[in-house]
Amino acid sequence: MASEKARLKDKIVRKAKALDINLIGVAPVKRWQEQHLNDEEFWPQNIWPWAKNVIVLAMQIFPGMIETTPSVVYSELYNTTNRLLDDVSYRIANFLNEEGYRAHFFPRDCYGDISALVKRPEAAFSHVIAGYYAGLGTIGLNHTLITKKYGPRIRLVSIITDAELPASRMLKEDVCIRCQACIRACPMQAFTWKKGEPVANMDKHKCALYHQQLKQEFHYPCGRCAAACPVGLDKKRYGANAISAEGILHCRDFGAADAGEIKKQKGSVVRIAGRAAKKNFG
Ligand code: B12
Ligand code: SF4
Ligand code: SF4
Repeated sequence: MASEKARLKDKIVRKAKALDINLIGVAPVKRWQEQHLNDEEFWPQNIWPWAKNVIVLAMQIFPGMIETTPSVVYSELYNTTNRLLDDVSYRIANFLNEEGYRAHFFPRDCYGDISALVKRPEAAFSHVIAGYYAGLGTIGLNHTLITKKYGPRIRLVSIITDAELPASRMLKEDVCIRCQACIRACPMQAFTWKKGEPVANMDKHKCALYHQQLKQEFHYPCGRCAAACPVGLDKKRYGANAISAEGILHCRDFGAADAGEIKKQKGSVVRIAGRAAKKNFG
């Protein structure tokens, strides 16, 4: 039985890697009860009573693109990873069904429009919590899942299944180094943190409202709190040169809602593109 479980997990891991997944882990549903980080209504076993395991997948976000945020470049990357994550998780769930198990994916986001998050900023199932229980990383001061390889620069999706699978080990050590770079990087000052608190207090409404504005300007989403995090082998690989200061502004300008207003000033870098960018970074 043990080797059957391991064989199935191995097949899933190989399939996921062949489909360009960067990180994968398995969280037994009992961890939601043991760790109790969110309300019972969000636990997979309470939503899908047959669920035994949650397989969590992550794809990386490239530093040279996220560092331009808020920009059309990052917006496009966001759409690409969203599409890929939903496709890959559909395929793996489909494979498990063909093998005779119950399985489906929970889409990488699952909200109709940002206006819904302005009213209530949560989804029916949290991939951050699932990723933590699946050993992909730990929850950082900025509420995102921080991984050793990519810091918070990942996007996540989950597959819920009744297949018996070997559990992944949760990380013992905190990956977040409490440097507060995320807090300083937030253009909305959405975070406040007192030393000793496990996560910062976050004004999610402020963040969601800002996203509503960015969406109109084709600069959606923000993610500066993820771009600024120094954790991750990706940051070490690129160093400070993932993109130049001029390049950031250049990429922010083209394709944005008020791209026509851009003016280059003699002797200085291009000023700014969208209204939000102008207000917060100008
Ligand atoms: C609603 C939502 C938002 C809202 C609210 C964000 C939030 N933090 O809840 C808004 C619009 C503000 C938002 C913004 C962003 N989002 Co968003 N968002 C979601 C969504 C759809 C649901 C999240 C949810 O239900 N949150 C409610 C609870 C679970 O939130 P929580 O703040 O994390 O609270 C938990 C922790 O604080 C923790 N906690 C509390 N105390 C303690 C103590 C300890 C010891 C520990 C360990 C933990 C802990 O437990 C809490 C649960 O009760 C998910 C997709 C999904 N379905 O999961 C994406 C998701 C969370 N977003 C994501 C991203 C990337 C972003 C942005 C960076 C924008 C972007 N795309 O570039 C910003 C970052 C904001 C931030 N710093 O959190 C990614 C996160 C990836 C990652 N590395 O973690 C997700 C998972 C999407 C995805 N599929 O990848 N988002
Ligand atoms: S996504 Fe932007 S506005 Fe929201 S918390 Fe992160 S840095 Fe602040
Ligand atoms: S920027 Fe620093 S404090 Fe914020 S999540 Fe990353 S490591 Fe933690």
